[in-house]
Amino acid sequence: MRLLRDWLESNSRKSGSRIILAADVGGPFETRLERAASLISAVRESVVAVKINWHLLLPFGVLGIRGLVEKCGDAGLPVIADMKLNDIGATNVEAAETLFSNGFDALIANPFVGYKEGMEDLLAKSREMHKGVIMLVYMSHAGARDGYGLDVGGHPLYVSFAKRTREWGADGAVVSSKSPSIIREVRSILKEEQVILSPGVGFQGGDARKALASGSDYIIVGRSIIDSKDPERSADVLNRKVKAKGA
Ligand code: OMP
Repeated sequence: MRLLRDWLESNSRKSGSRIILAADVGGPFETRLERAASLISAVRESVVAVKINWHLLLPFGVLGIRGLVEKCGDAGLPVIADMKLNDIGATNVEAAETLFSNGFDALIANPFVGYKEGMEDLLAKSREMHKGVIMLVYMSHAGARDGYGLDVGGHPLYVSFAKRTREWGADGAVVSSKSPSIIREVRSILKEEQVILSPGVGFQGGDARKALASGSDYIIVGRSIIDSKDPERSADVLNRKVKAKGA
């Protein structure tokens, strides 16, 4: 079983990419799966992983997208479930087992829920199944500072979340591409082997180069690729702006 970090890095070396595709395909439900499959076929050699969110998980469920998830696996791409899990341990474990036994390789969880009877169980289950857990440390929307930036005894909440990510031994953290100084701060807290994934590039105004130069390992990109007339080309244009991991 491969660690998520090693898998992403090996894909990045092969493809020269640092992009995790957010396969957020919206629009008519009847054609959503088909459009998601075409999108993944088009960009499979231009991205290092695929992240799947409510756009597909909610209407079709884990069983309904199993074929799509397997298609990513066949293309050598790890699949990350983005439900930002945030519940008691037993419920988190149920969700994780369902995702992991249906082809998902990692999931995103919210450290806000705490360790005992919360993240501890989820992390244990993920380790047992050799799957990845990424913690949500600082989000990309304008209101992120109202939550993740809250002062908690002289430091912002995201610093506690970064420390939890380190102490709990998660595989990495999500930190907004729009906040390079926070990426640097989180990078200084995490272990070297813990990856930083940064959403918010392009459509939300984040700069891929700045995020990567500040310590992000990969960028999460949805609409700038999906909504483009030529998704493969858009991904490749973005890839040319940045260097592959380890290059
Ligand atoms: P685009 O803005 O279209 O590139 O999509 C960004 C993707 O990243 C979406 O799937 C969001 O749900 C997700 N995301 C954020 O945009 N901001 C965050 O802070 C965290 C995430 C995430 O966890 O992936």
